Amino acid sequence: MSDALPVLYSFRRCPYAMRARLALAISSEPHELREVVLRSKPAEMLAASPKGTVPVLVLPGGEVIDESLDVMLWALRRKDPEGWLAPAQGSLDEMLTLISGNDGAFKRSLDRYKYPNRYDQESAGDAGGFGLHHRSLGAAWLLELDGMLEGGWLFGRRASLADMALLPFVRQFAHTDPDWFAAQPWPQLQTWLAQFEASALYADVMQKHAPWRA
Ligand SMILES: N[C@@H](CCC(=O)N[C@@H](CS)C(=O)NCC(=O)O)C(=O)O
Repeated sequence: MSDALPVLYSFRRCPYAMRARLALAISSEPHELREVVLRSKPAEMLAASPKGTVPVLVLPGGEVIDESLDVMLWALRRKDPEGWLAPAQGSLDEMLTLISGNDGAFKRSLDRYKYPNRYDQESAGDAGGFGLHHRSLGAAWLLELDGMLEGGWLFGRRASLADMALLPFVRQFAHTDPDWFAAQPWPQLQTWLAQFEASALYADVMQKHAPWRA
């Protein structure tokens, strides 16, 4: 692939990398995708971004963007054909506030619900109860989102930056216990997630790639 393309270091199932790929895909921004194995990160990626998280976007001029939201904003500010930065209702600032709630408290509870055994110090020997506590905290947030989804999307009648930034995380939460998730009173949230997972855009960004090697 051409050296002149931006390079995206990505991991298929990482929700942060997914949101970056969604924005790059909708903006049709040409790039080279390099699938990473997280336990064996390429030296080229670490040289560009020593903090060692995906996604990392390296621009041809050498500029490095290593926060997923910044990758989304970079791509959409170049081309935003579906108006993700200008939602049908509300503003960019309101979307950014919602995204910070997702990336903060909700992500914290998602990790603890999904992997309760990784938090020995916090769970005081009751990983099961600890996980369920964090499931409840996450569920309270998801009920709020359900209330926002009257128009089908978080900020009105069409998809926006906020939907695409949050959906990969809600998907992870849903897949932790699909039967429980399906039994909850959040029909609009379920439809929102199901439509996303059935979309061509989702299929596009979830294509499998062999791990990249220099
Ligand atoms: N704030 C970062 C977080 C990215 C992040 O934590 N990515 C995870 C994977 S989902 C990661 O790379 N973790 C490092 C590792 O697992 O070694 C962003 O928004 O890009």
